[in-house]
Amino acid sequence: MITVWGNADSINVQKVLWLCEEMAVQYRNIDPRLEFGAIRTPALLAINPNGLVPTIDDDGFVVWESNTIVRYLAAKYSAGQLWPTEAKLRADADRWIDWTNSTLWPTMVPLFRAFFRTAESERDAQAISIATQETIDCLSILNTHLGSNEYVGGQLFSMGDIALGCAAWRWRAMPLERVELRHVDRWLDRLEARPAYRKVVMLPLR
Ligand SMILES: N[C@@H](CCC(=O)N[C@@H](CS)C(=O)NCC(=O)O)C(=O)O
Repeated sequence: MITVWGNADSINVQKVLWLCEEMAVQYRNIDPRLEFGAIRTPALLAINPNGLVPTIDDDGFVVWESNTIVRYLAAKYSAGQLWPTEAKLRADADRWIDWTNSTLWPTMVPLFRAFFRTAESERDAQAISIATQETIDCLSILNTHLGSNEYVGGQLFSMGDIALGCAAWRWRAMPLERVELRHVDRWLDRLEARPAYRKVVMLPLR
């Protein structure tokens, strides 16, 4: 049995929950905030010295860091499908996981903080405008890639879509001026057609 520690509205936790749903594995989700009133509980710190979620326990094997968890679970439970076994196909999926972390998400964090962590009267319109443009610049790279690929790792849905799809939902759901990113929009429409994505990722942002 897989235990996933983490609050279901966290982007990093959602990657793991969405993957578990896609793979139809048995898992349980413990939200330390709901169950114990805080995330950094002694029980969580005992298995993850960072005191962060997601953290998983897969039959006694503990893993933390959301993207490592995604790779580990996909390799163990979905090799040949969500975790491509062919090295080049796997690199095609993998690169977008790392790109989300290193490139896209850092450009989106200021937007997320502005809209969901800052009172409207205190928002910095110029900072929002700069971060919006930087995010559009990043997404344009993805848009070009998706012009000739159904999914980020190629023609099939894979673990690469999991990390990126969680960030992209936040882009879609944020109250921003829209620019046309036709291929990104069509890819997001494809993700939205997946019951697991609707169930786990498409939640109101907080
Ligand atoms: N790099 C880590 C980041 C984990 C992280 O920052 N988790 C946040 C939730 S998204 C957390 O546990 N916050 C609780 C806290 O800071 O007390 C990952 O990808 O798993």
